[in-house]
Amino acid sequence: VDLSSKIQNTQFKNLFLNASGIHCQSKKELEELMNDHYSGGLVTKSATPNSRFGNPLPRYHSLPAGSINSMGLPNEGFQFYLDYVTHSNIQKPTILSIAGMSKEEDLELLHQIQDSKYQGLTELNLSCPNVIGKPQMAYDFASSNQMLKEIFAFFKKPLGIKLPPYFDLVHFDKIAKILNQYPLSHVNTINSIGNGMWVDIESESTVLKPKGGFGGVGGAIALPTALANVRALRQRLNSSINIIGTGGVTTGQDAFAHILCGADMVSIGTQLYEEGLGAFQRINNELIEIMKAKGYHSLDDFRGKLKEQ
Ligand code: RRO
Repeated sequence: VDLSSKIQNTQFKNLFLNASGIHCQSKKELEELMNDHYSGGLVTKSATPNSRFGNPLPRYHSLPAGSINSMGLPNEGFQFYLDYVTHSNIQKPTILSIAGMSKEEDLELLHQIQDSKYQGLTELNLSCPNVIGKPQMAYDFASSNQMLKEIFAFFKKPLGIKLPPYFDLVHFDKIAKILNQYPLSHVNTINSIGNGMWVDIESESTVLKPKGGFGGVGGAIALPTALANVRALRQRLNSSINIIGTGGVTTGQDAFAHILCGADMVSIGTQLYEEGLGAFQRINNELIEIMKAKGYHSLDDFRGKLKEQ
């Protein structure tokens, strides 16, 4: 059974990635991911120009079937991640994630990548729900279009974008129409479901400190939303734009469902955080068992081939 997959011209030995933000902020975490035999590639924590501590704690909480977070973009700063993906001992393809605080910062970071010797994939995060006072850019269609226009006027390396979940079919039509105008390598869907709320009954309190308790929801409870976004975008985007399915993957079955909906790669967030890197080996094995039982040899045998009733 062959789990290899591609984003544009980048070949991955298997389709599994960490979700950005999970096990990819510090040098130690990145090294552990780089040396893990069961993830096909590595995504870095979304970087801002300067390092950030992020939001006050507590800022992550496990839920009965997922998680809620309001990390607030803690990261070591752009140069740290650019150095990591250009200078370290690279064992697998990398996706360098960036998230400036403004369009100007995003353009500046992309200029630096364009002028660097980095030849891997870049992903622009247009969907962080947790920076105090900043909206999720990809919910503003006109601004997203304008930004992509300015980016592709100079940026010639492979670039994808990280999208927030959409919930209305009209919104899928609108975002796809915009994205199809640009030579994107991929879209990564979904980021966490923004601005959820959880309540601790005993203390009658929010569980997160930042933003009055509002935070991005991920993990198993996000799976139906993630599958819908992968499916709806695969039905609308040019075939040259690959899709990274993110959201709610805890088992090989969940990964199989993402691939049926059209995912080229699958990333694992909450489950990786809760279970540790061993999640990659387990989910790989579970997916292989399903494929064997169904007589599938490669992902192309079933990718995007979801049947309708
Ligand atoms: O750091 C965060 O709070 C964060 C980011 Br940048 C993101 O894109 N998604 C998320 O759930 N948390």
